[in-house]
Amino acid sequence: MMKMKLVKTLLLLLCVKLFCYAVIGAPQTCPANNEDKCGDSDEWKGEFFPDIPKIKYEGPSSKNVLSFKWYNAEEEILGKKMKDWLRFSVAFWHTFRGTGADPFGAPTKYWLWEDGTNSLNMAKRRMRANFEFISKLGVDFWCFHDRDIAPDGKTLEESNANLDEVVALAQELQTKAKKRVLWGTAQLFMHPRYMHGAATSSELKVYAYAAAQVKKAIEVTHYLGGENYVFWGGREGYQSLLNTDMERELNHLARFFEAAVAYKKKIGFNGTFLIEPKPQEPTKHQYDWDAATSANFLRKYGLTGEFKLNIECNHATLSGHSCHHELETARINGLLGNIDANTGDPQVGWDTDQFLVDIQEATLIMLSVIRNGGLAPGGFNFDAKLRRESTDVEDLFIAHIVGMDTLARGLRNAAKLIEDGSLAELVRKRYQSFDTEIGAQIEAGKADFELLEKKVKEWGEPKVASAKQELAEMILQSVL
Ligand SMILES: [Mn+2]
Repeated sequence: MMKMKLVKTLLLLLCVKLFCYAVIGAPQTCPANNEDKCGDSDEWKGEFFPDIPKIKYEGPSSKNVLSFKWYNAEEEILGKKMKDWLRFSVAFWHTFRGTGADPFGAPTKYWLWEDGTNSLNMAKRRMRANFEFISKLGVDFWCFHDRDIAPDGKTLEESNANLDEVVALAQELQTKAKKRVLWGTAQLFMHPRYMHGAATSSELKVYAYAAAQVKKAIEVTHYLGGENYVFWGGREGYQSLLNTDMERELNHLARFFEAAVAYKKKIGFNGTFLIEPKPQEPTKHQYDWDAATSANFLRKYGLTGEFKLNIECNHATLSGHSCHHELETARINGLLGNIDANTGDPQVGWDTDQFLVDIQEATLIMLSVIRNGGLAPGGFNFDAKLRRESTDVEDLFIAHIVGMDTLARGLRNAAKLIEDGSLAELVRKRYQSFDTEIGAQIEAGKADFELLEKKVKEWGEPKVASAKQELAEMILQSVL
């Protein structure tokens, strides 16, 4: 009896497996039970999100989950429209390639238009879904990785041809929908060839392959009118210093960036190049550890004028800093270019890429953005994904709505803080001893040690004022 059951189970498993192969191997792409919606190959009859209306601003008292409570695109805050402060972007990879799979479990999300393949037709249909999504959400921008919008081919030529085909459709759809590319990037971490890194690989032919892939990714970003281009080095780093020539790898990385700058100028791409710091994961130690490390790298190799930084909040906390710290470090170095709007979990030590819902954190983020005079040509990219357990199509909208509302609320709060002025006054007062003749001499680099010693003898023991931290926290609380 037990044996029969086992045989039956094995047969069933075999059937399931065969079914999977049949689906993966199928050239035509149409999900089971949705044949009537597919039309010709990549087409889709009707809407991808038929139950979702265009999302509108309804104000804080609205109970409609599919509405904005705080984000009112056209409303002016501190002399600029909310949509121009925030410049929101949907990340194609999380929203349209995220399956809910994790290292322990299978995909949990089965969107209606997906057929389980990575075919070219499927890629194109997905692109159509992307533009319906961002149009209904009321976002102006989108971001992509080359390999997420188009399937990898067997050769570079085949991969490039796949990309060209999808990008041609994307161009047509974004023109019609009046949407723009915030940034493009090359996926240099998933393919096994990049296991030792891309620009920092120990293999010359891999370095060359990465160069060819980035060349193409810059070309298509330029073709789509992208306003920035991002370098995230998930595999650029080391697992062990025992087998690594760190100095040589960093030199290679700099040469790679120089060549990218030269190519960008050659083809007339005016978008900003952005480096996205992250301390580790997947690599044990990544070279673009945090904003300060990246700034130092750019200075050492004379690349400061050619790059800015894309600060991701979850990466900030992984490097042991707050997002606010990373934004301020980038800003005071003239390097704040873009924000990947997400957050981690305080109890989890890895990159969870959650939608940012903390109003206090959003207020501090927006304080940096306002001090920076905005982010343009950068913006806020939602590098964030639904939790594995959130599986309804409407969750894709709800997640973005709450992410947008949180930052919009942060903007309103930060504006209140600035208009109130008492926090700025607290900070001004803390440093007022430098608003003196000697202070000016120190800040101008004109006060030598002998002069200062003479002054100490004249003044005696200094009286030190309170830092007023709790008062500063009270002021912040008053605008939340
Ligand atoms: Mn992340």
